[in-house]
Parts: sequence; structure tokens; C-alpha cells
Amino acid sequence: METSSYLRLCFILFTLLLISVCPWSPVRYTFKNRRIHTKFGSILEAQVPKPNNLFADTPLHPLDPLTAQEIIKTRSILLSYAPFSSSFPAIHSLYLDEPEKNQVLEWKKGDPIPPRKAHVIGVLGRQTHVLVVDLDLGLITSHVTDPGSGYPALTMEDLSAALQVAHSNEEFNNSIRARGVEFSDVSCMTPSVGWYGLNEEGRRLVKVQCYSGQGTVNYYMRPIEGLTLTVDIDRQEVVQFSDTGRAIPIPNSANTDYRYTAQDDAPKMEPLNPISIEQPKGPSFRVEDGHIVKWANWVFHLKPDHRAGMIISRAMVQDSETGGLRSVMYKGFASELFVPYMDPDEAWYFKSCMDAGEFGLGITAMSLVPLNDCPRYAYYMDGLFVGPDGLPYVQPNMICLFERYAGDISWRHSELPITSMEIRESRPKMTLVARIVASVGNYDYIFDWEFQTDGLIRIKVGLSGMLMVKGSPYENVRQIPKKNELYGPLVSENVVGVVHDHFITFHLDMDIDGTNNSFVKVKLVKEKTVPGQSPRKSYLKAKRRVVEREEDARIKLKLYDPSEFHLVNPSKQSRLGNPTGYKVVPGGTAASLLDHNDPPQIRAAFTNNQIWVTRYNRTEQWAGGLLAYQSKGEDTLAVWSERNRPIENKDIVLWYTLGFHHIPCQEDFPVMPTVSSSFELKPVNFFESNPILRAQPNFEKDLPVCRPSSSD
Ligand SMILES: *[C@@H]1O[C@H](CO)[C@@H](O)[C@H](O)[C@H]1NC(C)=O
Ligand SMILES: *[C@@H]1O[C@H](CO)[C@@H](O)[C@H](O)[C@H]1NC(C)=O
Ligand SMILES: *[C@@H]1O[C@H](CO)[C@@H](O)[C@H](O)[C@H]1NC(C)=O
Ligand SMILES: [Cu+2]
Repeated sequence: METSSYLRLCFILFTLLLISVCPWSPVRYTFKNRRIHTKFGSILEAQVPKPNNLFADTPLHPLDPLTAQEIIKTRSILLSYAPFSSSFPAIHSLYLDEPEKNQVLEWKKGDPIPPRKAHVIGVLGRQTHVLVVDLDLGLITSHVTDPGSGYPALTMEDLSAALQVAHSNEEFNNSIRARGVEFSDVSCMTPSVGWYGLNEEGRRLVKVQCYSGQGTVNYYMRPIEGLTLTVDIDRQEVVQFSDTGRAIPIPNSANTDYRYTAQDDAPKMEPLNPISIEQPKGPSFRVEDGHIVKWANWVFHLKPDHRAGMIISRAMVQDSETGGLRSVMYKGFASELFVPYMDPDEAWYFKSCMDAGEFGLGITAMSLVPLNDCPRYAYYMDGLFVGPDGLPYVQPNMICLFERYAGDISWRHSELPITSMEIRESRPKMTLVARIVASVGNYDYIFDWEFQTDGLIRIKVGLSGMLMVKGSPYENVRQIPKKNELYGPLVSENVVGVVHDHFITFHLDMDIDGTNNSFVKVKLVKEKTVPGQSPRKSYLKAKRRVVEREEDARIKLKLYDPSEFHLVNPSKQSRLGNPTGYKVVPGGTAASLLDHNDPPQIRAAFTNNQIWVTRYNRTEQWAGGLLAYQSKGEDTLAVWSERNRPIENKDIVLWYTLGFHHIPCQEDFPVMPTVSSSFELKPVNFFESNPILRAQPNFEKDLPVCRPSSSD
């Protein structure tokens, strides 16, 4: 058990385990052991009610995650199902099969909850089983085997098995010894194989690559370069062994430890005085029934998800005139995260992971670090996930929710003295943030959904953690031959930071004032004046065009041919007759430049465009396909869009891909300062006028003042 906290960190993209310890011991939920999680600060403890329906017998909202009892019930229904009577499948996912959208929309608090169903993916005897379990009927209502070319996300047991196989491989053993590495110092990761052709099909494969942890916790910076095992997870055998890097030294451990306790020099800068934002009256948001968040003019349902990390549903904002709640978004979440590395070498070409579908952004979202990941007054929500044995376990404090005041201005105006009006009007900007951080192996992805009182939603992704680096014979750029054969910059002695991209594709089921919406391109076109019309020769004109079909809603952003992209409700108009709407405001606009027929890009064809709009279909949730692992790309957003369905005045889904090109640099070593990008969903003619005109300014008398305390 001394390894359990370490092992929890392993459930990852490139899973890593010390080679000598592989059993998985997750924290198990038991009814006897009813844990109340330690929160931070007893005053806030009293002020913020804790979610308790993880432990409730019954869900309180149609979209609430399965409760522990429901998970246990699902498991027992599966156990007594004939095809599984002799052996139980390894459970790769087991979660709420959400009710039909209309059932959720019609539901009101106090109504009975629509029938509860579990969606289960299991692997048994080399077959993938996708099942729907009706919890009320106690029956399996749907059972399909091998519905696609791919496999479900790997489980911890798969990864442990692969590492065991590597561990007992003689060639591997020889290579480790030949490089002078002690077995006790070896840490390994399990990158996914992607999909590169026939000889990889019909079996679940994973790569194993290792590092030396000697002298550092940051083994990521000490690759045992060029040593790659391809392991058949189910047959438990090495199908390919590749050892090309014996001449490449393992980089030194000096200066790689990133922990505070390991720094023996003070920073070369003046220390900052502490800053803390206090809310003596407590936060202004409430979390009701475990998952309903109410703050200022917003209400939404928030839940952890094993694959997406977190899901925001039924986001509604109050009308600024009537106070009535209006629908903005039915459901929003990170659907897939694609990270292709740009190195064709034997030990690198396959690195093109899809972290949500291959490993899971929720399962890898560890407990947040109080006061550092989230401010003091944050509220924490636990995840309830399911292990390979079908039993639930708690992922404590994986989402935090807090109000942010970052010193920004929400609107202002001041008058110049010439007007003789002494006007200085300003309003502070307070926002509400829901955050998770997924530690997908070496990388940490910070996901923020930020809500503003003016109706704007900002979706931000921050990247930190460790680079995936490549060992190199070179210690200095001067040694690198003119014909530079490196696939990235030298970031430390013998360490190359390989160039790569990150693409996060969001599923945004916008329902502006109802389900039937249209997608409108508002193109800015250069118009020319006719001679004599004006001293001006040119001007820009905004031209609106409603998009009829999916094909015309595949958007590649263009700086010199710009458009705005609106989602409107054509049957709901403002006082002035404009359709009510929201627009997507792009940001993080790096595009994938890989060949469209490069295998990783075929699988990740959902990154061929920055924006897509598709017809709503409840099964089209995962941009890389339901079964993404080793998939060939036959179930992606790009394929769905090919159906070219009509999307005018229909229930439609917006997809936005936030992209980053990452050319590493020295500052990314040994741990990367956070780099972030965001995009926004912003109201357009949704409100009759500025919805926060009547917002209150800050006054000195209303704000807490904290005095320096005496030092005892
Ligand atoms: C590696 O091989 C050596 C020599 O055969 C053996 O003593 C050792 O136990 C092996 N190590 C592991 C981790 O299997
Ligand atoms: C949405 O449009 C469909 C036709 O495409 C229609 O049948 C349905 O009634 C509309 N729904 C609403 C809520 O207006
Ligand atoms: C919904 O999507 C699935 C998967 O893409 C597809 O098989 C099905 O035909 C779609 N249903 C409709 C009504 O388009
Ligand atoms: Cu990166």
C-alpha cells in the first residue's frame, strides 16, 4: 500500500510504473468506510455544503453520474448475464447512459428521474463488448461485440500486464544492463501504438519505453533512448523489440528535480508578498443537489467524467430584463485531445496519442492542490469512477469551483476634462471558474470553464508538466552537424525537446433559447467605393449567410478572409428583430499541418478543421470515435460530417479545436511554465442590451481589509 498514491498517478497516457511494483490498489468505496473528505478551512467547510450524493441511494437529476449503489447494481446484473457467467469481462468503462435529450429537457425538479441506464464497455477473450444495462428493469437491453476497428481506453491492469511482459523479457533485461542502469531505477511509460497498418490489427498492443530515475524524481528527463518494446496485452508477449539507442547517453539527473523541497538555492528575485482573496461572507455560488451550480445569473449541471474530465450540461443564463432562465448550452466537454510528435524515427513515429479516448482525462485528473491549483475559497467535487473489476472508487477533489477576481474590468468609461463632466464609471470583473487538471503521463492539462455575468463563457486549456524528450549525443548546439538531423531543439545537455502539437476538440451542444438553431457565417468582405462616392477607397461590410448543410460548416480559419461564426435561434428574435445568438470567438488557432492521409491524421481527422457543425445525434459524442484505441478513423467527426446532413433550424452541435504548436525551449526544462490558450462563446443579440449595465461597483466599505498579523 505504500505505493498506492504513486500508482494512482500512473493511470495515464503513457502510464508509468516502477518496474518492480505493478499491482493496482485504488481507493475503494465502501459503505462502511464513509469518507468525508478533508476540505480546507473550517469556516468555508460550514459555509459550503459538500456534495453528498456520491453516497446517495438515488440520483437527484437525470444527468447525475451513476451512484455507487447503481454501479454495484450494474455489476451484479452483468455478473448474472449468461454470456459472462463463466468469466467476467475487464470493465473499461461503466458510466451513465444519459437519457434522451427531450426527457432531460422536460424534467423538472420533483419529477421522477427518467429510467437509469449504464453504458458499459468490457473486454473479454479479445472481444470488445458494448452494453447498455437498464437499472430499473435489471436487464441488458443492448449488447454489441466489436462494433469498430478500435478498442476502448486501456485499463490499469492492461498497463501493468504490459510492464510485466517487458520486465520478464530477456532482451530488455540485457539492454538495461548493457546501459548500466539498475533495475530499481527503471521507470517505464506505455505510449499508445496508434494505428500503422495490418500487422497491428486484431490485437491490443502497447509500446513500452523506459527511463532512468536514478538521482531524480523527474525520470522523464532521463530517457533510455531507442529502447522500444511492442507488447500484445492479451497474449502477454513481446511482438517487437527495438534497441537502436545504445550509443546515446542517458542525460544527467542534475537540475531535473522540480519539487520545492529539492531546491537548495533561493530564487534570484525579490520574494513576493503573499496575496489571498478573502470572501468573509463566503462564496456567491451554491452547489445544490450535488451537481447543480448556481452563481449570479448562471445555472448549470457540473459533473466529473472519466473520459472528458468534466461535463457542463444545461447551462442557462438569466434574461437581463425578465430574470427568466434561458438555455445557452445543452452539453459541453473536451471530446478528444490529440498530440502528434514530429519525429519519424523508429522509437518515435507512433507517438500520436488521443488522450481522452486512449487513457481518459477524468481518470488521470488527480486531486487538486489547495491554495496552488485553486484558491482558498474553492469548492471541491469528487469523481466516482469504476475500476476494471467493475467496482466504484472515489477520485477525491478532482474538480474545483471558485469565483475569480483577477483585478480586471468588466466595463468602464471616463470623460475627458473638456466635457466638464466628471465621470469615472468602472465595474470590476468577477467570474466563476470550474477547473480540472489531467496529468496525462508527463503532461498536465489545466481545463477551465469560466463564466462571466455578461453571458460570456471562456474555455481555456493550460499546458504544464514535463516535455517528452529524446536522448541525444549532443551537449551543445555547436556539436550538432550542419545537416541538422534533430527533430527539435536542444533543451538541456543530451536532451532534445521533440516538436509536437496539442489539439483539444470540444463538443459544444449549443441550444440557444431552444434546440433548433442555425449556424451563420458573418463574413467580412472588402467593398470598394465607386469613384466620386467618398474620399475612402475601401471599407469592410459584414455579410450574413445561413449555412444549410454540414459540408459548408467545416471551417478553416483565415486571417485575410475573416468571418464571425454565430449560432442563432431563427424563431427567437430580440425586440429589434435580430435572432438571438452566441458566437464562437476563436483562440489557440494552431492547425494540424500533417498530411491528410498520414495514419495519425486519418484517426484524428476531427482536427482537419478548427470548427465543425453537425446535426445532433446522441451517439456522436467522441470526436475520435467511441473506441479510439488503435482505431482506423472510421468513426470520427470527419466521417459523421461527410453525411452532409441539413443543419438549418435543427438541433446542432458546434465543435471547436483549440490548437498549440509546441517548439520546446530551454525554459521548458525541467518542468514547463504553463502555456495557455482559450476560446469564447459570446452572446450576440442574445440580450436586449448590455446585461450588466446595472452591476454594482466596488466600494471600500464593502470589501474586507486584511491587516498584517503579528508574527505569532
Ligand atoms: C535480468 O537478468 C539477470 C541475469 O539473467 C537476472 O539475474 C535478473 O533477475 C534479471 N532481472 C530482471 C528484473 O528480470
Ligand atoms: C425543431 O425542428 C423540427 C423540424 O426539423 C420540428 O419537428 C420540431 O418541432 C422543432 N422543435 C422545436 C422545439 O421547435
Ligand atoms: C447517429 O450516429 C450513428 C453513429 O455515427 C449512426 O450510426 C446513426 O445512423 C446516426 N443516426 C441518425 C439518425 O443519423
Ligand atoms: Cu507540448
